[in-house]
Amino acid sequence: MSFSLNFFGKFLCFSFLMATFMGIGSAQAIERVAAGATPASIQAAVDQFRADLGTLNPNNGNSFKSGRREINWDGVADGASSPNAILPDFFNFNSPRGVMFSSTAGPFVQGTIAQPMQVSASAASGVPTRFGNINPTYTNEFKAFSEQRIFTTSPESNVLEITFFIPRTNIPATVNGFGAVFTDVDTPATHMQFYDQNGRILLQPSGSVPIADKGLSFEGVTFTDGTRISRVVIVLGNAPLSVGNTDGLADIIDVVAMDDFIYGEPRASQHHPADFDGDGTADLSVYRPGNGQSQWFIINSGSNTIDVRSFGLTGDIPVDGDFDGDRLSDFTVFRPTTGQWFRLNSSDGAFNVQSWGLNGDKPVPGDYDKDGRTDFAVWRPTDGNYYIIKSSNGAIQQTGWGLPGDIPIAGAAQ
Ligand SMILES: [Ca+2]
Ligand SMILES: [Ca+2]
Ligand SMILES: [Ca+2]
Ligand SMILES: [Ca+2]
Repeated sequence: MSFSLNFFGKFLCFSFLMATFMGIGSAQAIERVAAGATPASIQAAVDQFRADLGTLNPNNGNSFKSGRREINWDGVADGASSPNAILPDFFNFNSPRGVMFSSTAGPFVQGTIAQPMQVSASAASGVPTRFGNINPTYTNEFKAFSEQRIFTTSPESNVLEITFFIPRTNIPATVNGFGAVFTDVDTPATHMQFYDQNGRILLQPSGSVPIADKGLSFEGVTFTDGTRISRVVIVLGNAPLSVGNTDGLADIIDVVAMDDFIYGEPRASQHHPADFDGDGTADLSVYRPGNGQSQWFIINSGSNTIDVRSFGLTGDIPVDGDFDGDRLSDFTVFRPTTGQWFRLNSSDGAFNVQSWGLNGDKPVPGDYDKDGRTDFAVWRPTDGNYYIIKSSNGAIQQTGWGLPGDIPIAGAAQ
C-alpha cells in the first residue's frame, strides 16, 4: 500500500544503495543501507554487509572468535511456523545461533501467554504464505528476500527485542554488527536501536529503515572501533500484524515484516578466567616451561581447536587476565627477576611490557576496580600488602591484607 504523505517513497521506486562511514561520538561504524522493489535491489548492500562481518559460521553449537551468523527463517519446520508461534530461544537452542527474541506478550489464552513471534508458513503447508493467514492482504503486501518464509512479531506488538548469547548457553554475549531485511516499509516509523552492555543507546543506525512500498529494505551497521552491541530493539512500522490492521488503512496503518537477520559472531560480554577464545568458558590450557622459550597449549572451548604458542622464558610465571579489555585472555608472564610483565594482546597481537612488582612478589592480576579490565597486581609476602595499578585510571592502590606466610587465592597455584 502506498502512502500519499510519502513523497520519499517515489524516490525509492529506484533502488538505491549507500554506505556511510560514520564517526559520531566515539563510535566508528560502517552502515549499509538499500531499498527497492526486488531482492536484487538490496543484494549488493547485503553482500557488502556480510563481507564487513566476515565468514559465515556453522550453526553446530560451536562458538568462534570472529565471523558472522545469519537467520533466513527458511529451515524452520511447518510445525514451528504460523499460525504456530516460534519459541523465543529457538535460535539459541534448537538451531544454535546465539540470539533470543522477546516482544510484548500476547493475550492470556486459557491460562497461558501467547508467544508473540511467528515465522510465516510455507506454500506446501496449505496455510497462506507471508502471513496471509493473519490478514489476507499481507501475502501481496510482503515480499521475501530469501524465499519463502519471513518473520514478525504478532499479533500484539510491533516491537521486537533481540539479545545475544554464546550459542546453546545462557552466557551473555555481544556482537560487532547487526543488520536485517524489512518488507513493505511505507513510513519512517520503522527503525532499529542498538544498546551497549551498559544499556546506553548507540548512535548508529543513524536513521530510519529506508522506504520501499511492497518491496524490500536493508539496514546493517558494523562497528569498527570495538563498540559492542548488547541488545537490538526493532520497531516495525506503526502497528502489529492483525486482521484489522490492513496496510495503508486510513492512510495511517503501516505494517512491516522482516526477512534475513545477519549479525556478528556473539562473543562473551565479560572476560572469564582462562578464556582465550572469548566464548565465556574456561579453556583447558597448560604452560610448559622450556629451556629458553616456553610454550602454551590451549584447547579453545568454543570450537574444540588447538592453539600452540611460544611465549615466555625460563623462570617466568604465566598469569591469566584480559589486560587489553577485549574479553579474551592475553598470553602474559610475570618475570620475577626483573618485576616485569610481558604480554601479547589478544586484540591485536601487540607486545607489551609493564614494570610492576619485585622479585618474590606473587602476581595476582584481577579486575579490582570493576572496569571489566584486568589490573596489574602483586601480593608481597614480606609485608602482606596488595599493590595494584587500577586499569581505569592508572592510580596505585596499596592495601594491607594478609600476613607473611599467607597464600593469596588468585596466586594460589604459583
Ligand atoms: Ca507497510
Ligand atoms: Ca573459551
Ligand atoms: Ca584480552
Ligand atoms: Ca580493572
